[in-house]
Amino acid sequence: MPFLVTGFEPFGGQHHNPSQAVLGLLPSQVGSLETTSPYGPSETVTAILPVDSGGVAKELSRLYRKYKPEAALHLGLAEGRALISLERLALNLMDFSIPDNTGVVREDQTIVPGGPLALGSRLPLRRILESWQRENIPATLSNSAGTYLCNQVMYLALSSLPQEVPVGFIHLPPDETLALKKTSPYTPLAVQAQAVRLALETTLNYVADRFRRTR
Ligand code: PCA
Repeated sequence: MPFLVTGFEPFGGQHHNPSQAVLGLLPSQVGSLETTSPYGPSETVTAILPVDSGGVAKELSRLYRKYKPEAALHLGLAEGRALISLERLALNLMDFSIPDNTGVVREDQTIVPGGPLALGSRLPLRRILESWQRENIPATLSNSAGTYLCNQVMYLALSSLPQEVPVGFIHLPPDETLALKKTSPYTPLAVQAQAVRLALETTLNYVADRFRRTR
């Protein structure tokens, strides 16, 4: 079963989204490099999600049905942030400060009516942070994925994939392409790709450890 990694198309009048661009720099397999796991390598499959609040749930469930992922890592751009942010929580709330790409603006709306107010990431957060620190990748744990599409996808992912599937979200900062257009702090896309690869490797090892413990 593959690892699913998604990014988003550009939004908010931008021409580029690092979460989309980074997908092309990821290895087609994780677990075959320096951290080879006894569990065996996993194939990575990638997909680009639309910034379409009304359509994204359908696209996610299509991907989950198609790939039945062993783990799902969703990525998006956080324009105002300087660091790669590993999200801890998704809120059951949509409150947009800009329209989505179909012109929809949602205010004070729940994502899953009757669902819990917040859901926690199912990625091995501390282990991932440590793997980044070892490689000197500037990153942080974040307690808010916002109230826009990224948070919506994180919440939908956590509420729809089986409980045992590791699922989580990483917000990426601007990369060099965005920083050239509008001066802002950025992290080079190659470093972002390295961070995503390490998050995948770490998650694979975590799944492998869990598998060994339950045997
Ligand atoms: N970032 C937005 C949605 C799409 C993206 O890449 C967000 O942070 O919600």
